[in-house]
Amino acid sequence: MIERIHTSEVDPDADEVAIAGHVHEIRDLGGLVFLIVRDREGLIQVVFKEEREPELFEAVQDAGSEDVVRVVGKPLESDQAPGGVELAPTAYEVLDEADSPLPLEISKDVDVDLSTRLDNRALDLRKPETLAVFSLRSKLMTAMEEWFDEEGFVDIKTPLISKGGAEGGAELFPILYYDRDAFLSQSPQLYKQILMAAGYEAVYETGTAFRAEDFATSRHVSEIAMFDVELAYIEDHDDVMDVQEESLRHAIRAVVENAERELDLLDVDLTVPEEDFPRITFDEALDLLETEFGHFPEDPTDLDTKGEKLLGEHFAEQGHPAFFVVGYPDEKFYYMQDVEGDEIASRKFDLIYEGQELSSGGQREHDVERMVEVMEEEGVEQANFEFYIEALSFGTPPHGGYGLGIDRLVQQVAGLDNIKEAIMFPRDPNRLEP
Ligand code: AMO
Repeated sequence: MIERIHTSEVDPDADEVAIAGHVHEIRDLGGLVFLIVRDREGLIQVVFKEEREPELFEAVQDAGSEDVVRVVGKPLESDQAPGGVELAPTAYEVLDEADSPLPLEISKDVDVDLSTRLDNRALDLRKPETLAVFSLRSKLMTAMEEWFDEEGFVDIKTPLISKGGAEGGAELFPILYYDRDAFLSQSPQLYKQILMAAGYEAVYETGTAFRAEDFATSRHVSEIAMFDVELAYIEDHDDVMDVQEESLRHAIRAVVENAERELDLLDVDLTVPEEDFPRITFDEALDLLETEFGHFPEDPTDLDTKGEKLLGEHFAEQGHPAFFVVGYPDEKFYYMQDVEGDEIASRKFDLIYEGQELSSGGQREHDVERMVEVMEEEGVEQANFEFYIEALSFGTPPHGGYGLGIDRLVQQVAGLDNIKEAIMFPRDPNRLEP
């Protein structure tokens, strides 16, 4: 490896350090050149003085924005420098020159619309604020996975190419699989349930789901990073919500504790949702919307975006950024529904976080006969699900789980207006590159 340390590791008392990165900014003040170098961890100022190091001063005259350089130098404390320390160079080397002009400014805070940013994503990703999003995302999901690893969940991988869909036909992306028609996976739903039948007991997957929805919103994309969880031997859906609540709290706490620099850069004041997440029934949610806000969702079997937002405001005022809505009517065949003694229509829940649906989950129907009845009622083509029905028919423990939209979670935690800002190279109906 090329010898260097990160800008954040420069000790002002060190004799000499080597750093490497992109040229973020050049300020030429006559006999003095300030070169601001950027690496993954931040910025450092290198001061070239004509009098002190004439040869290096001569060499730095050719420096251009975004060149990749390596500098060796003596750290000096400086009030004016970013991070309070600057380097007096003893060696300067250009590792690669950047073309100019740049199609997108990296160092200057110019207002560019999201579409232009995404068109020039390769450069936009270099911005310290953009990098902070993905550093935060990495820390968040590492902590999330860590929680499940420690609780003994098995890390799984399910196929992304499938014969049919799990969530409904209209949203599938068709592909040609050799000489047969196939589809990109909408969800690992069927496979994670098959693994419950197979005795894996508790699993999680950090995966990808594809939805061919025709949308133009700030919370939908066509290629979704999905965090799926499934666990067996549950009493009911409350056990699943407990897992989701604890793991989410752990992941957000890790960000608050380990991503201070990223949160500062993004100007986000993140609080850990320490209090128990409220759990209200779907009917209570509708009542609240009607009595408090006079709002009636268009589809009375679901909450709309506005309804979620209003309920989000209601619970935020009471100090709850997250809450569950339990018992949605008319649910998909794999959710347990119309259970004798239940006051709710189904054991399906959504988690609403910061006024937006973050996940769906619930207890599953593990009794295959009952599930087939629901499929018939819903007009689901059973032929597409034979492998799944068969797998579950050889003894399946009571189980449940959920799927959490990772991109939406990052959007909310990083305080981003649009979900696409939370994705390195997002896909939507109009965007297939970069
Ligand atoms: P669902 O279809 O509700 O449930 O998806 C789960 C979560 O995935 C996210 N999500 C999306 N995010 C961005 N763009 C989209 N187009 C998009 N679609 C979904 C949301 C949503 O809450 N199999 C069930 C989960 C389960 O029961 O385990 C499922 O996929 O955050």
